[in-house]
Amino acid sequence: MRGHRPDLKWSDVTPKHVFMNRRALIAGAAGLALAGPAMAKLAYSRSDYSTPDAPTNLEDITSYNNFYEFGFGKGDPAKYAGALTTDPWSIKIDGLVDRPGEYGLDDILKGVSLEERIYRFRCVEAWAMIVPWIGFPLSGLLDRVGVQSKAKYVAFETLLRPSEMRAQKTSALDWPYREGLRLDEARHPLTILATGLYGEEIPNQNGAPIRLVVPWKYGFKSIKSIVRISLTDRQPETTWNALQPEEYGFYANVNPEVDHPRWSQATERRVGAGLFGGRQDTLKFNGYEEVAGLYVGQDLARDY
Ligand SMILES: Nc1nc2c(c(=O)[nH]1)N[C@H]1C(S)=C(S)[C@@H](COP(=O)(O)O)O[C@H]1N2
Ligand SMILES: [Mo]
Repeated sequence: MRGHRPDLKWSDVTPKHVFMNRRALIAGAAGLALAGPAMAKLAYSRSDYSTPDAPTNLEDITSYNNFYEFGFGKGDPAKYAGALTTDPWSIKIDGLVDRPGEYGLDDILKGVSLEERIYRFRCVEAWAMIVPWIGFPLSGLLDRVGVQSKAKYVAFETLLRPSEMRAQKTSALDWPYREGLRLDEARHPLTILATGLYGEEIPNQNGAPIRLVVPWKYGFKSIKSIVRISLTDRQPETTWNALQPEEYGFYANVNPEVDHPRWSQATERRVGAGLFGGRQDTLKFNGYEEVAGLYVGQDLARDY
């Protein structure tokens, strides 16, 4: 179980009791208890899609979070997300697919090759990090369930479990948290489902046990703790867009030229870079210009 063995999957190399104990540890210590001889690593391979930027510290990635199910404070998810039971876990895949069903996470991960994807990650609030995710392309999962030709969008839902997600007892958001992508965006090779980061299982506060990562879009599109994926022929309703349509669009592509109504998006702050080193220019599509072809003929100031 030591080192990286890309021929094995994490479900093969990680006995259940080990990662369950780990999850309990992660809960209390914001990821700091991850190290130790009993801690199995995920098996994954490197990927050409990674940025050469140095990753943000694990401590920053796991202690400065947005996960409103656990509160609005950046420190709330690290404090409270340990209450979330992430095993057993299943995802309902329904709508315009040939093989709809309730799929166990173990099933979903069977035969999947995990890759490390070191991605820039940009929140609409104008902070940014570099995160070494472990995950796999969403397109492979879509192929396995068989997307029907009428499908044009993919809708996602987070778990609804107020007994463990304490802020779901309030009406702060219209729970469950929902997001969506156009099918071509969902199928783009940069779009992944992440189950780990820094070579370990993903901590609860970052969206355990499985979350979406769409690196060219503002962070709110990257929905956490997913329990449902639906293929639809209409643009799905999404949480932030429904709440504040003038402020949060459906597309939400990172774009220095399109400001948020209440702040500029021209620059961003690197979390963990210190008070003086952190401000830098925002990159169009967060630097992932290879996605530009998805939006040919679209006015991105209108389709923000
Ligand atoms: N279910 C759910 N997913 C979510 C959120 C949330 O509040 N609930 N916040 C989003 C926002 S605004 C951001 S910036 C990212 C933050 O991910 P991180 O905490 O792993 O950095 O998660 C996104 N996914
Ligand atoms: Mo965000």
